[in-house]
Amino acid sequence: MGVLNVTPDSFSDGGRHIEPQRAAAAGLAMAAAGADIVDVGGESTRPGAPPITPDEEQRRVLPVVRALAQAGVLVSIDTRNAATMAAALDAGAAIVNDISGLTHDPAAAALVAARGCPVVLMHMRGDPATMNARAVYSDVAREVIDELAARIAAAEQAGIVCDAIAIDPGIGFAKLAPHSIELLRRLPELAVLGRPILVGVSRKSFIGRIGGEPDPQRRLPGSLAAGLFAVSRGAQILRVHDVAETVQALKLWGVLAVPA
Ligand code: HH2
Repeated sequence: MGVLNVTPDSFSDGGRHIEPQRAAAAGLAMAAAGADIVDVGGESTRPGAPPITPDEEQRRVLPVVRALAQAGVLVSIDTRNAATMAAALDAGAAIVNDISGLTHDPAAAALVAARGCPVVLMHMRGDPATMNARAVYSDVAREVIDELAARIAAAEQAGIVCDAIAIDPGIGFAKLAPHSIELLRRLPELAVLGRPILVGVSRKSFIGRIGGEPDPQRRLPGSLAAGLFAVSRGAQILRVHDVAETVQALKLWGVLAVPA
């Protein structure tokens, strides 16, 4: 899954894709480089990011979603807002990716159920403004599993079929670096939920902290290492900024990582 942030302020690539034509070109390049899905988002969710209105979010993402979908790209819409989900699905998006696990907008679960589209339920606590204060766990893997199980149950209660759901531990969302690391090490435990696992480690702050790289755009080596590790522990979808590089790394890992 390639990351396409149509935002002025994303932590990793803010401002690079704010112009719709350039954003669409970047998304097409990701697909050509081997991304199976391009994840289009219009709101930065970095810690402390100010929320934007759904109208502004749609103004940013819809032309890009439309252009990519028309070109045959499988598009997911990265949003917490039901109105943006609906508009993006109308514009050709096929998947909803909600960092709030369908908790932010009370209308979101029913909307996804009615549309019958696949959805990614990510684990987070609070919202981007408050999440860091809520990164308090006695057993992070156990608590994330329990809280994701509750999100799956709520989604099914709203009429979303189990087969349409993928889960995501939410690396960096209400997680300090030690939490993110423990979650990746214990990723196989999430298999108990019986759903495909998506992981987003690309350029995140724990990579900067451990790798000694303050600039998010210079965190590719650590992102590749963490991404391959996540795949080795059961991640089926990697959300990445650097598609061509990740595809190359996965090809090598796929050839080499056969049992000796
Ligand atoms: N991470 C980000 C945004 N959306 N969605 C899922 N499912 N999983 C993630 O780990 C995830 C996500 C944050 O990364 P990015 O989009 O690069 O930054 P920003 O939120 O500042 O736009």
